[in-house]
Amino acid sequence: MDHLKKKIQDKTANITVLGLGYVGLPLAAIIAKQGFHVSGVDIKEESIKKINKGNSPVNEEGLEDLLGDVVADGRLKATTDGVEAVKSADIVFVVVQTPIADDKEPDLNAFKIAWKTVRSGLSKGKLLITESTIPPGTMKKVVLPILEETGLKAGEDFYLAYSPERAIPTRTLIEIRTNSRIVGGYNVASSELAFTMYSAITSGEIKKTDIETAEMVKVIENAYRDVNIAFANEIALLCEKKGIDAMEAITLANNHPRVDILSPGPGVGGHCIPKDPYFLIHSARESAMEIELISKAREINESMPYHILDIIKDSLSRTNKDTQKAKISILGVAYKGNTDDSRNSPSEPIVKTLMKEKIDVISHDPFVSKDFGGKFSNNLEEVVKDSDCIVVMADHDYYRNIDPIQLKSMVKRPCTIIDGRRILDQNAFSDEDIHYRALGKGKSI
Ligand code: SAJ
Repeated sequence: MDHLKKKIQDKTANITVLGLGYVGLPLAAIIAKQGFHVSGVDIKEESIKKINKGNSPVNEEGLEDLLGDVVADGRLKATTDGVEAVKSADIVFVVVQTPIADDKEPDLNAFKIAWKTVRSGLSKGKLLITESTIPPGTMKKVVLPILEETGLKAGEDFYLAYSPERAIPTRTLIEIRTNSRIVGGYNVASSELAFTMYSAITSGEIKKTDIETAEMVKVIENAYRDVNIAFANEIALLCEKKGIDAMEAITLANNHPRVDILSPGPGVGGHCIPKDPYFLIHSARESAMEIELISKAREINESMPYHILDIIKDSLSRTNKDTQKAKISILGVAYKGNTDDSRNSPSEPIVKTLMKEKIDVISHDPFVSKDFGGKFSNNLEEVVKDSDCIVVMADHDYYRNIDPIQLKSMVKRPCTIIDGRRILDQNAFSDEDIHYRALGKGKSI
């Protein structure tokens, strides 16, 4: 252990990162920037080629420049040969996606494949860490059996730790470098080595715990956020009925020193928040328990895109538009503002439902290059021209800065503008035959 600890401290430890996605690639680049030699591994040949040219397949603020630096000075090299990269590593990070299947059950296939690659390259003395979000209990139930098929013993022949990533997309580089972290070790030596490794790349406080607690911490962090957002959404639905502005009520309530309500939105997307509560639900059921509050919060958040659909249809009928002849413009395919990630985007159920009902819908996004199989354009004018109803679904700064006069000159009056993110100025978007509606405000359905 001391030998490996010293190699970390003098940055001569060879690092391998399995999985070069929204978290793995920034992590690999940051570790390389700190002076380590890093092998980045991914199954996507396309990504490997781009990365080895210093280009980023992931759209994250500052990542392209950082990648260019570390690839140019030979500190980061990408490969598809995971086994070789594990064999040559002192420390291996597994940072692969862990989605849920259509039945909301955990899909750990990619995660297991990654660990089988680690198994094939495993030898004594390595430190193995994963940052992937997993159902509590997975490290002991799934990962350990795979690794110990080699005959090597965790905690003695190799070290094993879990440290959930907490970086928020659009701030990933800053947050990997500065966020506090939890490090859960299989044993004390594993915790200590993982602590030493993360101390080399982050200025944030690092708390040590055991593996099971660390697994639980990650999913409860995101489940908490999901419940908070669901609370805000339910308040928004109530305020619409009451003719109260939910954002005003929430902002004033948050003036209380111990109240911190998040913002209502048209749905909860991304690759984590919509998924992690189901990991908790799955893990609870393994212990014969139903977690009702968290399940209900998921139900509320998953219903929000359909509430926006109700507002769209109500708006068309209030402006006497024939739904079958109307043009609906969806602004925002990404799951939230200023990212190109459209995984679990709230726009998806809206677009797919309108398409199924043969309603003319076209989507726009300044970052994403395609939508969910419908009509799409990166040209805003093409999307809003002659539109009967415009729906702001992502809080991109690009939409905050839209010129109201130009937009209103292009639509087909009467036109409704539905502000799903409360980012437009109502006064600028309400005049002769332009109707502004906002989630959580004013007219009820
Ligand atoms: N949203 C709202 N209202 C809000 C905040 C968010 O409707 O007040 C929506 C967003 O529009 C988006 C979704 O929720 O559709 C999730 O976005 P987010 O910004 O809340 O979170 P993520 O998924 O981008 O990142 C989260 C973060 N988790 C927490 O803040 C507890 C991040 O720290 C995690 O690292 C990340 O999940 C992850 O990878 O687990």
